[in-house]
Amino acid sequence: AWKKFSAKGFETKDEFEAEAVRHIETTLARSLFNCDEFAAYAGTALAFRDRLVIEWNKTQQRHTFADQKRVYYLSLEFLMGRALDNAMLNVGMKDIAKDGLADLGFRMEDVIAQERDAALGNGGLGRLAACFLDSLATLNYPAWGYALRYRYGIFRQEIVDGYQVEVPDYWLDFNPWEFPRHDVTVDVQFYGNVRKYQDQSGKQISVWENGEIVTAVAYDAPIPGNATKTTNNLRLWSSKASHGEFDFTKFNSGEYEQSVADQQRAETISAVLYPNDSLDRGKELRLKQQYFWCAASLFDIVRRFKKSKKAWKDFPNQVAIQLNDTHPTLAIPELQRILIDQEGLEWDEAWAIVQATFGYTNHTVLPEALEKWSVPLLQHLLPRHLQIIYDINLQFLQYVERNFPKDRDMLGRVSIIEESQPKMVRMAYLAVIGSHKVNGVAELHSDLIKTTIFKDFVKIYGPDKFTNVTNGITPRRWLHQANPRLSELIASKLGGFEYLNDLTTLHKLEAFVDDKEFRKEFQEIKYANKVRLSQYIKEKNGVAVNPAALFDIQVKRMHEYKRQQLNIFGVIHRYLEIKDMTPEEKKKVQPRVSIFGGKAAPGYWMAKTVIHLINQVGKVVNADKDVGDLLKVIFLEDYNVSKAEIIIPASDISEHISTAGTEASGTSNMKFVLNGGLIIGTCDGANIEITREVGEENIFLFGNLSEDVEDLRHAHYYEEFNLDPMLDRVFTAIREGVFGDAGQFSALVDGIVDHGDYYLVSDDFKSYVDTQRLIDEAYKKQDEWLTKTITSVSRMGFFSSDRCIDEYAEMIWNVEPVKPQTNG
Ligand code: 26Y
Repeated sequence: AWKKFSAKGFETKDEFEAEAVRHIETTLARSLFNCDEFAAYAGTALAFRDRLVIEWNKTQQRHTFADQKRVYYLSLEFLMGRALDNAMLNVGMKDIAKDGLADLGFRMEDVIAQERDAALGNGGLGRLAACFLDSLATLNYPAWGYALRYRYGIFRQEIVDGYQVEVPDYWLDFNPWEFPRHDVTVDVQFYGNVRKYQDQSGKQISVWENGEIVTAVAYDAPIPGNATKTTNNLRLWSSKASHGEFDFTKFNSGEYEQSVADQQRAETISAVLYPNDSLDRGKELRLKQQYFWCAASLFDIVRRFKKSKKAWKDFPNQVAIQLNDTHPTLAIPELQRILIDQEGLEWDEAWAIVQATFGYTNHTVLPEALEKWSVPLLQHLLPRHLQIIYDINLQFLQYVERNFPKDRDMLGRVSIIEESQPKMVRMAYLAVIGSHKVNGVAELHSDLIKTTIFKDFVKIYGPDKFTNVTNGITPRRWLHQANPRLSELIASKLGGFEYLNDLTTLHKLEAFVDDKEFRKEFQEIKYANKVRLSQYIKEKNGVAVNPAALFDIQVKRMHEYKRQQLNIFGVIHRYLEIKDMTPEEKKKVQPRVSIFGGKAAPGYWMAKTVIHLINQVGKVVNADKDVGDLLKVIFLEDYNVSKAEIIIPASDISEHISTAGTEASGTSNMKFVLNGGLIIGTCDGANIEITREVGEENIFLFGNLSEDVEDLRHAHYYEEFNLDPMLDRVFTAIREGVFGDAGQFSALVDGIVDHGDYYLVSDDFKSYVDTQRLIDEAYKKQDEWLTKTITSVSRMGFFSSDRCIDEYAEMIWNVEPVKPQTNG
């Protein structure tokens, strides 16, 4: 499907070499005599970039000319990872480049590895946004992403003496994928005051004035679709001092230091990605980031709309804006402000446009992750927006009062303003009220939001405002790029690579489940991926692991609700069992490598304690001669997108073991199964739908169900607590200092024994250990295991982000693709 394009640039190996060398010598001004791997990367990237840019420009022209509704995906996070391999896949000349690089003395793999990850996100939400961009372009939707151009992405994690240490990620030293648009700027206002007056006709006019201005500068990155010429745009805003801010009078009057300080303060807005992915800390700078980004993006969207000279009522027919969680919720009062204060629309007319424009995706029900901003802070930073929020609330509450006159408590419950000290603005409620659709990210999660956090809103608006779009992943990156041999094997059976763009056709693979030759190759590929990860582990951790062992992997952000502690307690239990065994008993043990990876938010002390415990357990277990190859425990430093591409294809079992009802969806669960691994998981998030697709016999589910969580939590407080004896034994070992100073881990243990075990680790421990035992036995029957993995892969078609984007387009955005004329 991906044939080469006819655009200018290179067509042959020699032409590629000439282009790469030209870039190295001229664009980089480097001599070929010191052409290292990095220069080879730069030359290759620039050669491919030239080709992308041509299609990018054409696509933007085509979309303007087509004059159809566009999608704007507002996300504070885009966890893009590396771009070169994806660019080569989508331009379609990777083999030519590979030969060309070989001529120059380089291996493609090493060259690709020179690129730094674009890590502008924390975890699942940010990676989902990146998968969505890939699918939007691949499916030819006219769509833009909007975000911030952080100078520092998510921190780099180093493990020092078993502890997480955060190191800044300055990733912009060399970034060939971004194009600064110094001519595309927006002035964004903060602070100031609101002046009200009546014009000649008696109309109330509000003027927001005397504020501080910061300028947003656009940086664009091309997003190529796969097997199509469509190349969409990701626009990142960078903050800089406006000319007013960088005060030349100060400068000239000798206050040079002050004027530079002002400039730096402006640049601080887009300086750093906040590394929290759940606890909302209500920092002023974070609110500034959110408004800066919303204001710049909306100005840009409105500017583009106004060029079409259409009537305002057509705005929602031309523009769909999707809010990735509540982070961009200020876009709602901002659009209302533009329409009434600047464009002179009446409130009701403007509000109808706002509601028809926005859709809101919720990613969590955890109360501590729901954003709230204090009224005094908003009053100070965005006085006009606060007034508009109050007006939105007033209209809304009047509507509720009319429709539910008997429910007296309802008004207080659904008010956007929480009557606390200080008062708080509930961003999720504002997002629900200002959007025409609200969606969760997996079936269970979408049901849960309707019965918990948004229960009253279902009564108010009816159930149709709420919907589900189960998450998906792009098979281009998460199968073809991460696991090229498996992708090729599948293509050889399915008659080409077209399945990557219609993943439902994967089901045809099931016909080969008994094909001897196919099974052998499938198994060999998994083994080779495990060998590759083993080499990586040897290099990074200095531990030799046996690639024939069962690889058990849990990689994701460190969180109490995700329960890495349950996993490591299970590992300790396994270790203690092995220590008790006779040599005869040991022979029956299924060897296992337990692999962990993930970052903890820098201020999340409990999550950091779990990292420390995992590393301490690894230190003890990996050095224990009684254990040998039967158990190894590895913590992989600095888990990120490019490392995920190595880690995920190497799993036999991956762990998705959140307390039921806490993980909205999960997306790595999908990636692992698509790459021929099985899951141990709770009945939570997308695990439930994965089970429905692959069949109960092909997944290892355990633990309590979400409907029982409330009662179980209650029981911890009001009933006698009997600690499971196996877990008790694990705690005893920890307390005795088997894994180092016990004091370090006391909070972890006490949280379960004395403080209510909020995440129900003790309730699920036995079920978890029993299920791990089943897995050991199942893995020993390699033939049956292989059947399970092949069957599962062939049933994963539903989880492509292409399906997901088509659902958004149809149910929420009402947008159609714009097909390029030919895909020759
Ligand atoms: C408010 C701020 C502190 C904040 C920042 C980032 C809050 C949340 C986040 C990120 C949340 C996140 O990554 N959520 C994950 O979204 C995935 C995509 O929908 C889900 O698969 C996953 O279950 C959910 O935890």
